[in-house]
Amino acid sequence: MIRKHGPAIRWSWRIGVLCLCAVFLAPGLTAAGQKAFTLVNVIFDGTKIWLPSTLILHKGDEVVVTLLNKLDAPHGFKIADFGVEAVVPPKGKTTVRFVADKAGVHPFICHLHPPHIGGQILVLE
Ligand SMILES: [Cu+2]
Repeated sequence: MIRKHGPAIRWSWRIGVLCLCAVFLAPGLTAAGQKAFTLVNVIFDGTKIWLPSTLILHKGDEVVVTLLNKLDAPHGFKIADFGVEAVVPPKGKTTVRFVADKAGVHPFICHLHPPHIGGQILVLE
């Protein structure tokens, strides 16, 4: 004889699976670790910008940022708060590394061309 479970039992089983998934996934979402990003320098509506313009990290993250410059001139990438400064050659690629050891909002800029639009790095506690 096959017994069918009632809706309450089926839902409790599903909630249990969700809780197990949350236990395994949550540390990856909240704990510091290694994070990798790729940013690209483009012209948007006549203005040179780095995209994406906001990176979200946790304090203690070890960060690798690959910078792609799609333009015909060198462009800079500087995060003063983390001692990062690099020049990306025209149509070239550069990689920078840092540890996000300070919480808060940290700007990044193109230090070669101050009018260019940079962005911000949000480091959560
Ligand atoms: Cu620039």
